[in-house]
Order: sequence, then structure tokens, then C-alpha cells
Amino acid sequence: MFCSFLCSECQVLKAIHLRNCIMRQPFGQLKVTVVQGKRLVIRDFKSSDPYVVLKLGNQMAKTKVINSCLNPVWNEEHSLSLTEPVGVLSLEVFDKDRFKADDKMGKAYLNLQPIISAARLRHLVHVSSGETPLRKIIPDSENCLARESSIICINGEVVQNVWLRLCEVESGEIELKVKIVDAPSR
Ligand SMILES: [Ca+2]
Repeated sequence: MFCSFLCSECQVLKAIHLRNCIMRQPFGQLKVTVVQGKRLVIRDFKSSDPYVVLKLGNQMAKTKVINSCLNPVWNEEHSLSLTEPVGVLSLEVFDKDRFKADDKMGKAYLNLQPIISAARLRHLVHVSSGETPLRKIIPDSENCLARESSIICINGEVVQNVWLRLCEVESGEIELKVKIVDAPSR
């Protein structure tokens, strides 16, 4: 990739290459609990068979399918690696079908910057025991929040409780609990 004498052009390329390698190193785990869904849309005759697909960068996780239910409870935790630059957690709900392609039931996204910043703040102020509120995020046109979301530190762990409003669909909300493990100390 680089010439043996490392000319100035190669030195620059090598520096960029090294920086990109460092930036892509995982620096923690994101634990996402898909708690439940409310008022999901009907995609079969009277109900739907919903499941949730989570995506972060090129990582993907799926919940199980809950048959014939518009207010499903999953309570499933999935782990995703956090790498720099931290992207957006996206979520899509589908109706499982046996004899045709699964139907879309809406999508939403969650900006992870607030919880990452809160995790770094936690390291700066050495919050470690008990329950400490760190930040509140209010719903606006720039996010998918259905209601106010709080980021708290519980016994050293940074957790965000969030209700996301599904878009590109008539109705539906999804509750997530997002937690950072091995948070960055930078
Ligand atoms: Ca179905």
C-alpha cells in the first residue's frame, strides 16, 4: 500500500490509514432492550405478527416474532459494538408473513450522541453510586421521540429510557432501554 521510502504522500496516507483504524476500534458495548410496542398497525386481516430489526452501522439484530399482537412485549436485550464515529441507531418494525414478503410497520431512529456524551460526563464527575439524572431530551421535529426521554446513571451504568414514534406509518410506538457498558473515559 505504501512505498518503501515513505514519501511525503505515503506518510500522509499512512497517517490517515492509522487514524481510521483507531477510529473504528470498538470502545464499548451498546445494550439495547426492545421493551414493547404500542398501537402498532394492522397488516394481516385483523392483527399483525410484529418483530423489530435494529441496525447500527453494519451490525444488525432482530427480535423474535410475536404472533397476532398489536401491543407486543419483547423485553429482549441485544448487544451492539460502539465504534467511532458513533452513528445513529435505527429501528424498523415488520409483520412476519409466511407466504409473501414481510410487511413494513414503520421505522424510527435514535441519535446516540446524548447518551455517549452523558457517559463521558459520568466519567468526568465520577458519578458511581445510587441513581443520578444526567440529561433530559424533549421530543422535537429533529428526533423520533414520542415523549420526554431521560438519561440516568444507575449504580455506575448510564441508561436511557426512550419511547420512539414510528414514522412512514399511521400509528405505533416502540419503547427501548439503551445502556452503555465499558463507556469511554475520554
Ligand atoms: Ca403476518
